[in-house]
Amino acid sequence: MKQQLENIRIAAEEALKSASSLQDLDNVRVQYLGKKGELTAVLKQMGGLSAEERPVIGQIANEVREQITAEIEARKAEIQAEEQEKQLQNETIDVTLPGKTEALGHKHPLSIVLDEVKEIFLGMGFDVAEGPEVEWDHYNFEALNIPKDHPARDTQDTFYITENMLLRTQTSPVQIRVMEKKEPPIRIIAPGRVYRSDAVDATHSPLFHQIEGLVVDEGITMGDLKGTLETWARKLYGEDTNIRLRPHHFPFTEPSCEIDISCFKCGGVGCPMCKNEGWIEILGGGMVHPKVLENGGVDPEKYSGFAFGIGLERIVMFRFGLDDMRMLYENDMRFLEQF
Ligand code: 2NM
Repeated sequence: MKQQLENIRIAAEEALKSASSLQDLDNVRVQYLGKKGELTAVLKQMGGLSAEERPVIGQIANEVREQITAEIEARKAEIQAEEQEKQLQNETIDVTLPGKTEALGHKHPLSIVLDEVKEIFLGMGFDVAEGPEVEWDHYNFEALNIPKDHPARDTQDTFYITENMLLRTQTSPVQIRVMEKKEPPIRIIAPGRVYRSDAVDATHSPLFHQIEGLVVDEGITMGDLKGTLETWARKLYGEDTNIRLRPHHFPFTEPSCEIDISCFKCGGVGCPMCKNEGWIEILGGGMVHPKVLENGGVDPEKYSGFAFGIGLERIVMFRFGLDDMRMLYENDMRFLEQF
């Protein structure tokens, strides 16, 4: 029996050497020390021993049990240390690796120029006003001195929701709404989307953007219009920029003018950019028609005002040298990523 116990000790030791996981260790414990294990099996035979032999064998059996238990514990500590080491290796963080950068979007060219224009007018004391893109015929046409039979209704043909509700063709309705709400002095710009029933080509789109301005106060003159827009043009195109006013006609202003800036490419001597004119037309304006002031609830006997309208797409195309307006709407990343 002594030999049997010694064999168990040796076999358990061997098994422990090749155990490489906690599960292996548990298997060894069950096989040798468990209730149905080999050591228990030997102890069950002790009933057949003599009174002298029994304590001797009992003591040896206990020693073997303790030794195997101690070896299992020792091996367990080793395996746990190995596993922790492995885990540490796997979870090592290299703090010198480059971080993951979020791909940042680009400001759209329309927004770049719009923000610049806004900034300039804000600096001159203007507020930014907004209004609905779906408008009443009244605000878009009637109040602006464009009655139902007016020829300007043809050039500003738009999309109708009902007979009296439409997509605005200009941001002027915003100006009427502001005049209705606020007593002069009024100094606002109204940027936003406007719509016309136009076919798409290099210079037309059924949706485009306008920046309109309105100043109403006592004693406002055409000189204020010219000074304001000259200041604006010099901030946007450079201090040596000049502007020129040419007579024109708009139903909502009287007198009206178109406004050119001296060519920012050639300085006015003539080049392909300005088609050898030396001047580039970029906006229209004039003194707000007395009827329009009245329609906005402003007394034309007491107040006068000037208004102007800038086509955003046109000045963006000039700024970035674009020859086709469609690039601004197609959302082609190869184009947009250049800004
Ligand atoms: C333009 C040209 C001339 C204009 C007029 C008004 C209002 F509402 F005050 F009458 N706002 N904008 C105006 C005047 C717009 O765009 C080329």
